[in-house]
Amino acid sequence: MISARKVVVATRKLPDAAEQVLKSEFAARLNKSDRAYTANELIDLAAGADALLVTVTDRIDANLIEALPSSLRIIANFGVGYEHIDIDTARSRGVIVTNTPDVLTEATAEIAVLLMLGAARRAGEGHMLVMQGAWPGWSPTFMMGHGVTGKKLGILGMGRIGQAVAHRARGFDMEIHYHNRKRLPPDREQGARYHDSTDSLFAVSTFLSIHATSTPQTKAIVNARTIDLLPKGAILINTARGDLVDDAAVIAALKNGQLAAAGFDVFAGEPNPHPDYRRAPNVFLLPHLGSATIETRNNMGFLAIENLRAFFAGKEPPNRVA
Ligand code: 8YV
Repeated sequence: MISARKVVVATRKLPDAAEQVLKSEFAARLNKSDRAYTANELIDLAAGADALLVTVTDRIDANLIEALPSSLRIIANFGVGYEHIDIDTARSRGVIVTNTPDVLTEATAEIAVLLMLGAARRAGEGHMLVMQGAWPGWSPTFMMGHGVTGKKLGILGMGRIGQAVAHRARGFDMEIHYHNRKRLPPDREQGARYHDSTDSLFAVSTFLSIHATSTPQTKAIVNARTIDLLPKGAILINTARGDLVDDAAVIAALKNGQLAAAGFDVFAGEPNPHPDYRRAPNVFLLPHLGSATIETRNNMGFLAIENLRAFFAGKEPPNRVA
């Protein structure tokens, strides 16, 4: 007997290749316009559905999960970070949650390196000058930035992406330091120096790159007190989540020189970052592009679908987080 196809609601428009696979295997409810749904719209769309395929722009909180129909058994996140999903409520309701690790590691590490170079070498300011026809011409002291080569790089959160950033930073002869919940084995450390506290890591980090997950414990882990621990003129990079930094403290430190520059791809309140970033000259900012390559976004889609496929085949989904 051929069983009815499972109904999957995709909350945003996915790359074409992923939508094709989704349509071929499931009764897919696709979002053609790509407008983010409100909670009520999503609850309506979930009527009679078996699965949700969600993104970072959806707030899958306790109220929403509780309002989902009992047919809905799995929420597949398109992305590695899943702080926007109330995992505890999902667990208590017996709803499975999956994510898409690994496939976006390299793309995100590339963006971290881009931000590090862009912030240190003042790429944003330089680009604006050329684009605005405001380049006054070469001079020996024009737009001097900071070198990256040989400097100390602190990595806060040495998971897959942190390790991929360390690997690339070794190409710039950077000295790698890190803090992680657990110390890595030597073959993964590759000579990186472990710090058993964030304070100890911050104290040596001329460059500090954030790769930790967003949790109540990591919220505003970069704040006025911890920024003061950094060497004067440090450069802060964030490709993880915006709520790990206290924006007002970062902006104050950019103004008083405690931070020489910041390179951010993620922000609290996306897509409307703290307005003072727009007035800060020494920032290099991107609109959450960490995983935004064609191959990576396709692979994120395929992996989210693989999790659904496994679950509905009665197997353990490969990337289950709850
Ligand atoms: C994704 C990300 O674009 O995977 C993550 O955690 O931050 C991004 O790479 C986003 O999550 C899509 O849902």
